[in-house]
Amino acid sequence: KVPWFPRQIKDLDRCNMLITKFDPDMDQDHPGYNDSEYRKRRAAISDFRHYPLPTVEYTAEEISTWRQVYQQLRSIYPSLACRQFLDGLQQLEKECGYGDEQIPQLREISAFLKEKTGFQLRPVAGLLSARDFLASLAFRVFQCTQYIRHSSAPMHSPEPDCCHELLGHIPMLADKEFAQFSQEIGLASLGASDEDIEKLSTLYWFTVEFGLCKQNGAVKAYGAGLLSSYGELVYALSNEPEYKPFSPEETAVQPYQDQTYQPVYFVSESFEDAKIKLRKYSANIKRPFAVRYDPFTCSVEVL
Ligand code: H2B
Ligand code: FE
Repeated sequence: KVPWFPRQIKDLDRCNMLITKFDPDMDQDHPGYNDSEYRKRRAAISDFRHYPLPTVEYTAEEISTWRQVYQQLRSIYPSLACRQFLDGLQQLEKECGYGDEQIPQLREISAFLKEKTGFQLRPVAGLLSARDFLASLAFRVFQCTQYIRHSSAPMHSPEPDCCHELLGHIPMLADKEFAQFSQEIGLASLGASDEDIEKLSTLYWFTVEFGLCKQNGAVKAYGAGLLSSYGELVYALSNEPEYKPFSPEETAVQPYQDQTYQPVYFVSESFEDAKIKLRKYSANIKRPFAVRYDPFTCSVEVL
């Protein structure tokens, strides 16, 4: 018996289960918890019932928060980010209005990614369940928040916000190899057991969010959680944390931290290497069926 999972992009309308643990209405440690104006604004930006990819008129305060994040991170990228990230970011600066003057718009970025790697963006109101988030990757759809973190804490957000998505994730999604890696995690997740979803989401955590890779003999960051956090990016590439070689079996069961810096980071030889290892791992996930993505119809076939 095959469980329900999305077979086409339009089925993703049913993949929108939000996890509220870090949102400012629920999380007393969120910097916006006591700011009802902030919470109203966050909700208004996330109310996109009538638009596929709305354009947001950001306020001067929001742009100022973005500017602080952009300037601080941009200055350390050249020495700490991997080559693919720097390439992507440079193109986004040229073609999508990336810079410290304005917050780039999802609509433009989505059109850009579509041409680069076939990825497209879909707006989302907050942190999604791992199953729903991973499922969208199977279709090269990235679910993206559009509100920005609270202005009192520009260097940290407990939940994903546009700084995390636009600076951390988007430049990497412009890379073909990385886009394929992301889609393969998504395909492996479709119809998987809760236990396997937990493992895949841990793998996602230590690669797409906090991954490091070797490049010309040096270790560089490619994980979005690192590339959108000044503090953790510097920490991860200092000689303080423990490094382990990326190995899906071991990585999938490593406990992780969503409140503070990671105790350990996994280093891949390259994306190519990570992709090959992940593919081998996925082939061993037990499902009573197989899935194949058909790029012509953008749909998933069940075999
Ligand atoms: N939801 C949103 N909106 N953005 C993310 O980056 C995200 C998510 N990551 N849900 C997921 C969970 C990730 O941490 C894994 C798959 O659990
Ligand atoms: Fe993320």
